[in-house]
Amino acid sequence: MKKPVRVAVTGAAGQIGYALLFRIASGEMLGKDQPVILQLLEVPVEGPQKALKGVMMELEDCAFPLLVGMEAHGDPMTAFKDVDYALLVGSRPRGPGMERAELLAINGAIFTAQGKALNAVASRDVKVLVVGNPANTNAYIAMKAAPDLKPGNFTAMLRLDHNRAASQIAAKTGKAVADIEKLCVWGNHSPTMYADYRFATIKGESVKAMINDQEWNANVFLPTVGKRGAAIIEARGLSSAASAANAAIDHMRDWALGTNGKWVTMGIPSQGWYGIPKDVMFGFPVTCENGEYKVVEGLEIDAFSQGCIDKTLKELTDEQAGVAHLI
Ligand code: NAX
Repeated sequence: MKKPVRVAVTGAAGQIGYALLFRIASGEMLGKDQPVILQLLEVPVEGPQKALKGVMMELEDCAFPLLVGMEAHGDPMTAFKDVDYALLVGSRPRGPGMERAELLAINGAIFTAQGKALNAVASRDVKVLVVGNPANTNAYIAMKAAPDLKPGNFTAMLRLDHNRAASQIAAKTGKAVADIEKLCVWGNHSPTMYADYRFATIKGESVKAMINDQEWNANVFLPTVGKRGAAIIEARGLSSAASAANAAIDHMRDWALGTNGKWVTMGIPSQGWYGIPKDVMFGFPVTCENGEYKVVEGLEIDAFSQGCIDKTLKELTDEQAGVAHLI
């Protein structure tokens, strides 16, 4: 039996938490041979803490062989002690009528505190995934608050956008989603993201040539993927939860266990790739091997793509400027 790893999940009593924890505990994220200890964080108030206890009772009742420990916390300094993986799901999403400055201030406080706590007590190799919105900027804040950890180990979730794009392409071409390779999403997890299928192939055939319809790309595909979150809320009355949890599992599994050369999308701090300024938390195409991700470099960026990348970059740099006083 492998040595257990410690996995922190914040916002553990929320709807994404409910769709996520059981899959981590069953081995879908880190492998069917990897025991896990769950260190769960919720806000330190009675309602969410009580709900968290209920979720933990259900986890117990699953009798997962790989779940060898489980703790409830109300303080990131204890929740993140020695963690190898941290999934930061809890945040304050934008509510109706909420000003941007208010949103950034609330999340600035949450992710500064969580970044500091990771810096102080987590494993030096902790892999961090931020799911809570605004995900890229929250990840950027946490990374900046953790100067003793590797900046590259802070990532933001673009995988839901990636998976949504893959499904739309599968539906358009009538092909299997599993056969789609070399798809990527550039930029921010927001409607400005740029899902790019110019390099994508299905069984070696070019997806761009198969679709051959720039009007569909610009006016149907990109808006459909970009506004998918809003469409789910409209249909379900609640925001995406199971698909978001699934994307978080995909992101962490691929990072930890590798992609066998397949491209996936991760939000990572730029090292200057494709002209994106250093440290901007940006969606890039990557492959993963031996617990490390590597950006797919050297792709040609045409004028349409550059325009899309510039737009999502501008949104992100504006968000990051809004939190500059915290850094
Ligand atoms: P819920 O409101 O159901 O749950 C969030 C939970 O987080 C609550 O239980 C709350 O008490 C807890 N929480 C809040 N602040 C916390 C803190 N400082 N420490 C610990 N726990 C805290 O939201 P849910 O539907 O689970 O969504 C969670 C986040 O994911 C939201 O910010 C949401 O916007 C974001 N999403 C991100 C996606 C992505 O692709 N990156 C897609 C789905 C989702 O919209």
